[in-house]
Amino acid sequence: MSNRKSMLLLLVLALSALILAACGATPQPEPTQPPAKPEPTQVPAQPEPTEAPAEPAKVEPAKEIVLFNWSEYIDPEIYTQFEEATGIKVLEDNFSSNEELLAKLQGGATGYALIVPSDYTVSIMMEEGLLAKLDHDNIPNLKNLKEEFKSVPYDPGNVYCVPYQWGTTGIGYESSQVDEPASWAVIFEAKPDDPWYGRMTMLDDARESFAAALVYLGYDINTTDEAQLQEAKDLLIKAKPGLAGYDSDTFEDLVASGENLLAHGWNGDFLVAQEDNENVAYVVPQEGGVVWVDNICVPSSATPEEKLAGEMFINYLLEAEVGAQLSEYNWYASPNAAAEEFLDEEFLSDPAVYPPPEVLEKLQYIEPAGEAESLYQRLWDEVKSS
Ligand code: SPD
Repeated sequence: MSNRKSMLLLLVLALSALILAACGATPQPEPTQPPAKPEPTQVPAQPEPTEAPAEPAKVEPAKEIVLFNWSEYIDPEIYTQFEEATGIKVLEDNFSSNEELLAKLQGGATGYALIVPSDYTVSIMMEEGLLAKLDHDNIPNLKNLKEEFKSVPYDPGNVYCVPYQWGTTGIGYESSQVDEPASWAVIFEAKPDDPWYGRMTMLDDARESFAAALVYLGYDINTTDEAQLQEAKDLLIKAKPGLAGYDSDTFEDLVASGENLLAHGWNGDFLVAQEDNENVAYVVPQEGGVVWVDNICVPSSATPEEKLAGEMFINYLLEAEVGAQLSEYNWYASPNAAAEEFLDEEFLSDPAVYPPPEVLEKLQYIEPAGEAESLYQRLWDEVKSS
């Protein structure tokens, strides 16, 4: 599918979900015959009520919870503020890729009240029963979400998750030493005499790195065609001698320090790195890149106490000012409409944060690969071990 078609499909899906939500129901098949009436039976004698039925036990929120998140993806002040407001302490553990998060939950990890998977991983987790349904009564601030984030195609109606931040994947570079990379060719066709040869990294992330190679080759980033994936694998292997390594945690710092000159990575991380080096810049190359939405969800392994405290934390993040604080810290776009009033004009008009239409139309979402997921992983292992 072309980029434009893929974006259009998402828009159509989002719109249909909105329309269905507006109608209040999913379409039901026409009944072919009226349901059979139950035969009248004798009404059993009712025992005399002796006492009122017992109230279901009231759940108290856990006093301490763990958020399993990407690294450096939340202002630690938010934890302090939340603890002051509720008495609940939030601890943090980190992962570096959706695949790492997924493997941890599939392996039966417990102790996490909250996790932050990206769009396509939400779909996989829903299918595998790894997510708990959210109790919307505990998250009244859901009303603050922008309309398009209330009905994301992978989780219409925010049944399981709440959008956390959204962003893009492209190339960050040291602009005083390297011209703006127009094409992914800077990585895939790098020559030993290019100043950035040996001074660049790619994300340590199977789907993201395959997406970069596939988009450069002109293929759909969600292809399951084995020949196209083999071609992308060969391209990734060909690029390896020019790489300093695969890195999803410090890629932006290595560009800011001047150790590396460019990196494949996520927009917000590079924009935060501008605080250390104003020459760090970010671009989506002309062939296109990935657009993604990260989401905060409760895993089905959470206890009722963890789940309630987790929902209270989600509700806190959705406060207008806290939503703005989150995006200001991360330099990622906010799905929270109410937060915009508290965000600077400089932030809201930054095209590296909110891509203009001509960039948006070149972006694609990663989708679950279904049965080809293991093929992606096998080919990625071959790239890493080659
Ligand atoms: N430093 C936090 C970065 C979070 C990036 N998540 C993006 C995942 C897209 N596949």
